[in-house]
Amino acid sequence: MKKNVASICCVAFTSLLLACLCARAQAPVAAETPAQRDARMAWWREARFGMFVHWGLYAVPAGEWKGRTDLAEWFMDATGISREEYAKFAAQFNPVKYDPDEWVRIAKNAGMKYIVITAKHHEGFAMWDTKGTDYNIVQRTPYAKDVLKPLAEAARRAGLHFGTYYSIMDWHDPSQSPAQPGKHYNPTKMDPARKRAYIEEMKTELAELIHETHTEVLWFDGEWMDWWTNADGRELYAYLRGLAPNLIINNRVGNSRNGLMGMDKGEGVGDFGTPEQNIPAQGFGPGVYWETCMTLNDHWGYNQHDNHWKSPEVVIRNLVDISSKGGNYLLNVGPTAEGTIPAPAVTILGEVGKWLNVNGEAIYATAPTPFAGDHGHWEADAKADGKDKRHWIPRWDWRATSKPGKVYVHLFEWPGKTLRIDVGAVKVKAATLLADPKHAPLKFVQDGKTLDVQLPDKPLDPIDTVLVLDTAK
Ligand code: FHN
Repeated sequence: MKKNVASICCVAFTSLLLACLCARAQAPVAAETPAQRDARMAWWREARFGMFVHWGLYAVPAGEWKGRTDLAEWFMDATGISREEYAKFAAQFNPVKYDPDEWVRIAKNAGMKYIVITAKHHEGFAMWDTKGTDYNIVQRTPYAKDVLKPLAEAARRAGLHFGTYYSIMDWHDPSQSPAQPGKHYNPTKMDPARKRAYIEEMKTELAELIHETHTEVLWFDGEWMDWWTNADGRELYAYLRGLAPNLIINNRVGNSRNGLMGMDKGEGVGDFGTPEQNIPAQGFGPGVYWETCMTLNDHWGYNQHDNHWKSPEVVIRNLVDISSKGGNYLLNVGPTAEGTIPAPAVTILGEVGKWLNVNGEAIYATAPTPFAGDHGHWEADAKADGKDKRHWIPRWDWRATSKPGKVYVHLFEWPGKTLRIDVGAVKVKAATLLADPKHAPLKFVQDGKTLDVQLPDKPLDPIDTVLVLDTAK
């Protein structure tokens, strides 16, 4: 009898303990108010500009294989190489030139405020010493050291934030296999008998990233397979926020994003949307967080042949365009297998940093444009079938960002001596040029919503000269 009572008490206690742990795991999610969420997102919202890093075994072939030169982080799927053959690249991965402080210097010099690095991409290779799998940098490479924690510590020494990318889809894990005949790896299908164990392996690995690197952002990807559901994403999101209440998690933790447009189709999961290789036509209004991620050339992972680099002008104007719509810009570098960031990328990012050194006030911690129509307008397409369509006509002469009491007008095209813009209900008290060290006042006339500003003959910066309007309360 006594034994029964004892065992009943034990079961009851265990159930109570599990209930408390589950409740704790759900607590940060259920209880967070919009104001608390905005506070949690504050550093990320104000940062505006981050470095994405795609680094893994795919850096070893560096884009080449059996005559092909178009490869990168999708090497396995593009070539159909076997898992065993691909895993041999690990024996050649020895980034002896890896210097995390140098990578952080490059990011900081570019004006970037956070770094997000691939901890595990679709290839399934872990870039840290994880207990989740022995397919990792410490156990399988001659380098035999974790690269994530040193980067996290270097970032924090320099005042930058640190985040990690994690692919839910894993082309190396035995739980998964190609979902479609003839397809090499993507998308995977999950062995139903192994799904729970794989999710527990992911939780082990993600908990390590949280506890060992103190990652502040978890950037999920590879979520598009049928076997990964929004419910799975909700459970994982709650678990992770239970471990780290201030963690910021993107919307790819669930499975309801609108493809590369990146925003949720419906009731999504996660803290921010993830447009990829594109900038939305307009913003999404207050409280909707989003970040455009983009390559600097045409590949995420290192490709030795890819010299199609975006110019500093394109990068700066993308950053301004995104900021004027209330988004963040996560711009990618693909380091070599030796551990260096390609020189052209360093040069371009250095030029971007020079512009931000002078004009960063008009980007960091800004709010979107207060004006309407400065991004472009919709034009109707009267269709014969009567189903009128409309298409967006972007404008590219200027953008605007704002802060309380200020509007920053980013002039891409120099309008000559007079700038006329429709400022709507904004009342202008003063006008200066941000790059003018003397901040000499500019003459202006405002007649209702029409503002005319007298400008110097030439722009102070050929890419973007920022006009600062001090506005009446
Ligand atoms: O398949 C990945 C790709 O390799 C890269 O990581 C991008 C950037 O986030 N995301 C996926 C493609 O949408």
